[in-house]
Amino acid sequence: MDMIDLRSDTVTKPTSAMREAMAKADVGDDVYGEDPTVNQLQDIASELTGKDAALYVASGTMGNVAATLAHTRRGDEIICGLKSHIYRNEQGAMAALAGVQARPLEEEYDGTLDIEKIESAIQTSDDHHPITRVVAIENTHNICGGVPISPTYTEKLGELAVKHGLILHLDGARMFNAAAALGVSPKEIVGPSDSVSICLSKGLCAPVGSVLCGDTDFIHRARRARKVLGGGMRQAGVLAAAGIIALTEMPGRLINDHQNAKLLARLLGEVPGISLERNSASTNMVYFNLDAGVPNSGHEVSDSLRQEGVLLDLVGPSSFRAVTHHGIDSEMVEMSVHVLKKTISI
Ligand code: TLP
Repeated sequence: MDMIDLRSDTVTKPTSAMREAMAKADVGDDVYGEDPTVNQLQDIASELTGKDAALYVASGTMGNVAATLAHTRRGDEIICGLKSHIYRNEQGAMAALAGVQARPLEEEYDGTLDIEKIESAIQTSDDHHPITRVVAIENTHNICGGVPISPTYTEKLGELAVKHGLILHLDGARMFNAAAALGVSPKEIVGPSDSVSICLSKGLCAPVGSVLCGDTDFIHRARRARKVLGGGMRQAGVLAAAGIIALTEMPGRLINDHQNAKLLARLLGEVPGISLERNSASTNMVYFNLDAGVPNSGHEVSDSLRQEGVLLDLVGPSSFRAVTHHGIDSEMVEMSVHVLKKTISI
């Protein structure tokens, strides 16, 4: 049975153009900096983000961890969102690997961190206190509904960062979704951020990898961090070839995913027993809950749907995330809602 896999946009497979480019890729040893395809990918990424340099890394997690290692010293503090990937979904890497502690702040409804709350969380200069070194945001913000954050907010945050000598890191795993949804350029999404990590292997469909962008010194340090994390790959051009297509040809298609997410949210909104979470379908994600009147647990619903060929991401006892992507069309969206309706009929 062909599954309708709405668990994540990470399930996307490389396109035929990507597979062809991968087969033909010109390669070299990237630990020596000699892989022409990796170098080309990095040049494209730095151009797109308006940064001096870029580094191809194995994953979004590696991008954030390498950025943390490159920006901080042991004992530093990072201000970040309570629901951010860097805080919740990376096994506490900032503490475990960088010796840095998080100062998590609850996000506002729109995925931003309140500027005044950030300002009051910055440690004062005192021998007792850790040094607040970095403020990290996420755009789009996954757990806040895949919500895109406006360049106006990021500009304001940049001013705060400059005022207090903080480094601004952007987890831009899905920053091309943000750019598409807001109708702005990737450079505007990056704005004053000192570093940005972009995933190639989500809605952009590359099989592997992310690019971390920033100034030359930062990328030099991040490159060392990547090596100690075991991410110094050799003939990585075979993978980077797909990444080049991801960055140059795939951003234009993300709007289709957003339209399908809107369709999904509209249809789900008509199903008795389901309530949509805030910000649903602002890009390619729809978060929703089963109402108290639904007799089945989230696990039961998830299992029944799987048997009918629909996969959803179970994110809480009765909460789900559905993510639209290249492998999902409007018919699949309609089919998945039809199956869900049957499963939870109350
Ligand atoms: N997100 C995955 C899961 O890890 C939750 C998903 O299915 O959404 N930043 C953000 C904002 C992410 O959503 C993710 C992956 C990452 C970083 C990490 O990327 P990878 O999986 O490449 O390490």
